Amino acid sequence: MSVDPDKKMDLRRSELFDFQGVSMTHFFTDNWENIQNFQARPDDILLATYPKAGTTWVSYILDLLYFGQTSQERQTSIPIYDRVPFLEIMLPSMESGVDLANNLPTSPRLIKTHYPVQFVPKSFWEQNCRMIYVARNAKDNVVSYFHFDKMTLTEPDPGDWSSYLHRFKEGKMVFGSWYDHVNGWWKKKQTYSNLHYMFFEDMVEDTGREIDKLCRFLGLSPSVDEKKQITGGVQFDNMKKNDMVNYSAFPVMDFKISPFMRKGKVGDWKNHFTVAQSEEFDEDYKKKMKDPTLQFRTVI
Ligand code: PPS
Repeated sequence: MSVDPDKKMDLRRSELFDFQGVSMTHFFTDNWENIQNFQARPDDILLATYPKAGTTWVSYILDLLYFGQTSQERQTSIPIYDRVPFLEIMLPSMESGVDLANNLPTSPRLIKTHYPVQFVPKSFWEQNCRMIYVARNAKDNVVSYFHFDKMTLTEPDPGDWSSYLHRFKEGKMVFGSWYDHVNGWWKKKQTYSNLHYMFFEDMVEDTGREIDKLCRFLGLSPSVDEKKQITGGVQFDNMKKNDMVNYSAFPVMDFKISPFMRKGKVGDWKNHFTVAQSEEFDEDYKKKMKDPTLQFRTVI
């Protein structure tokens, strides 16, 4: 995502609006026609997540699995958001996600989206592309999103924590309701077999095991050495130091407010929720999360 120096970046915070029943900002809807007309290829891999669920982590794992052995230069000079384009993004002065994806020279193409399942361009389904969905428990997800919205200057103003939490429960977040997102993708799994649904908490618990499952889904069999290298490279501390994956060069983020690679933990919500907030959240959660087959862990 190279920045065009002739165009000035507009760093005003965006406003949420209702887009086909989902709260969105214009950065992710402006290119709607081109996104919907995107021509997927059968070997494209679509990585879908609600924001802050572990997208970058799994993007990097996928990139290393497919291209880690091929080019050292890729690993040291191309930021992860250029290797795994964010399909729907359209920021001023940057190449759109669609253009970046169309210009990817490698195959398979690894493509990221935060769209709810009903917004995915139809060619991905028609081509029966492999899709990977990563989900994270709601409490840690909202905490991570709060810090991200503070440091990402194009996001809507997050306000204070308590009003942010309220908005999260109402689904008034960019990319809409967490509850609808995780459930929508989970339901899709019942009818679309080329979808691998993963959990952030499982990744923290045992990254190697989850990489093995991912490899089985993708039909990959990395050598023992390669797997060791990947598992090590994608550890939180290593990713945090790695300027190609820690977003340190991404123009719209203010790292003085918060780093992108912030904590990488399960259970950080306990440092943010009051007891009353947690109880109210749990009550509301029970009403919204009716499917007993979709279970999240808020501690491991
Ligand atoms: S984004 O902006 O939607 O693409 O963000 P995303 O990459 O989905 O999520 C960022 C959160 O994932 C954490 N992260 C990790 N945790 C553990 N291990 C590794 N390797 C790792 N890589 C990224 C990152 O720190 C953000 O979570 P928080 O809780 O804010 O730290």
